[in-house]
Amino acid sequence: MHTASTALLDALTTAGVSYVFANFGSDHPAILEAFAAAAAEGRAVPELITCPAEMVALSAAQGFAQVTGRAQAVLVHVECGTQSLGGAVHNVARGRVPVLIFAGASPYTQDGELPGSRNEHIHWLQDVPDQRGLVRGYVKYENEVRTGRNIGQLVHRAIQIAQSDPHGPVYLVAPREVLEQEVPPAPIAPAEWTAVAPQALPPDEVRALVDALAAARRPLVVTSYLGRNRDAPAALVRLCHRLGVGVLESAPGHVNFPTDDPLYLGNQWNQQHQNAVLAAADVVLVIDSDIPWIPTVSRPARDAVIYHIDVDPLKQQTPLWHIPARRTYRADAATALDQLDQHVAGARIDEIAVAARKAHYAELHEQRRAALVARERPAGDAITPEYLTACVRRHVDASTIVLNEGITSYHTICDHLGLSRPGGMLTSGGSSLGWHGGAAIGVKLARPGHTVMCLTGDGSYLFSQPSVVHWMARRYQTPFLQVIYNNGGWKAPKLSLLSLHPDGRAAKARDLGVGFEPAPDHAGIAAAAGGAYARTVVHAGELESALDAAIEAVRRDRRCAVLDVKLPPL
Ligand SMILES: Cc1ncc(C[n+]2csc(CCOP(=O)(O)OP(=O)(O)O)c2C)c(N)n1
Ligand SMILES: [Mg+2]
Repeated sequence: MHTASTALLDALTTAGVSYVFANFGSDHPAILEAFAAAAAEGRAVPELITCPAEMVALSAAQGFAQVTGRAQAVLVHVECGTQSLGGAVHNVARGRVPVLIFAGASPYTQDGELPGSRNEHIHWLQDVPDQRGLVRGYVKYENEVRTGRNIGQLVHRAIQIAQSDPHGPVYLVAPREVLEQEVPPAPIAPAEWTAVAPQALPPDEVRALVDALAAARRPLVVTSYLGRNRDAPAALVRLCHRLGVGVLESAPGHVNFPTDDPLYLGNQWNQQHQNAVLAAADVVLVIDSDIPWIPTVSRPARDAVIYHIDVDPLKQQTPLWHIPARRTYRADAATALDQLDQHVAGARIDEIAVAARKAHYAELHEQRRAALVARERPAGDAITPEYLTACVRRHVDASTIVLNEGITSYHTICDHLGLSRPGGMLTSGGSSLGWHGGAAIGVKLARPGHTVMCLTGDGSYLFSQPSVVHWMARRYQTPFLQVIYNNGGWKAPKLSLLSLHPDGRAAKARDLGVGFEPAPDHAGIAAAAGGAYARTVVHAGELESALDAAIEAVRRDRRCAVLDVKLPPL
């Protein structure tokens, strides 16, 4: 039998989908039949990954796409499965990650008019007025499959949109009757559905931009996610060295620039003070950033000239957004940087000025580096986030991918890991906590030969649904390391409070409601659910050996490892 569900699996396969991260329900009998038929007939279809929680499923698809650029499929149950995707929808939207979410929809016949007609109580409960509205504010495209005859076209259209810049999630729904429908095969030519080609700068603007950077005393690039395009960091290095331009990261979600390069000047997150490098810049080129600075805290000088290149410069999904840019360009960062670099190569540049700018920035770089080294010394027996990150750094090699969900330690992790290889670090790209667990599974499926390390807050660890994550990690053999930066609860909301009410009642309160007392056995959860190597680390003196053992468990024994590292309490 060739049903719409057979056609769905064929379309996913021809669109390059390797995995279906699935959480099944009454909407999926035809899809389960189609998987079983493919297995019996030896036809290639994507591998099915059973996901006991939808948020983990979507985070896994996110992680896979973050390292490959390829959308995977997440299959969920009607409206309640869609709701259960929860904040992972926010993360893929804000992080601009391509993924196809496919949900069933309640049957639309109740008297047996068509195969698939209602036969269970829940078919009335799950028939809601606007299922697609649940995610409409977050996806680039959503549609209902109305006939199995063109389900292949809709899948290819959805994935083409997801994988075209700016990337993002897409959502399709199909009712049971449609998924059961017998349809003739309708072959698709995948070459007709490729992503839209990357966009370049208008050629006559290239010179003006280069002239502005070359004439500046303190030219500065500010970026957050240009490293999502793995060719862009090298292009940025070339341009910055030719012109003597410094680089500052703002809430980096990727490795955007080698942190050991003398033109690298640090990263700014929620530090509540003006960034000195940003204040001193007279020409600022913002490339790929959602929040290049927080104006109430840190901003460029009023007379600085700002240019903006972004894959998504208008941020239309953000109702309030503005930076005072003189010119704004929608372009792919690697393409634009190559254009600028080629122009510089043929232009007359004041090499003395370039050398002076480079020397200035190299001095700042060196001062910063020395300050970081000083902060890594352990404070007696206590384990500081700086010391912990420095110890983790010893185990980071050329094939390590770090998933950073360190929250109030984001900044420390970026500073003290000091990564330089494009693709070496990822964040959720959004703010909905718990991404790293599912994402680690997706990253490991995509890059089985790499070491995956998650550095996470204790709150974010619990948000990640560790029991589900570790059951999946063992079942699908995706070993990774989790290091929990355990400060005993949620430090971030406490810091938010203190930034607005430093001397208020709450600042003096004994219990703010942000602590995790009595302390859970975080690592034990992972051991129980997935047989992970589990260890709690309290003293600075035991940290190095604990890390050695955990890394060995992951790399040699192919087991997950969870180190619950107790930091000074919040
Ligand atoms: C899904 C979700 N719920 C709540 C929040 C609000 N929130 C932001 S940071 C934070 C605390 C995170 O705790 P932890 O991971 O331990 O990091 P810490 O703040 O202690 O560094 C919370 C609850 C959020 N961002 N996402
Ligand atoms: Mg915490």
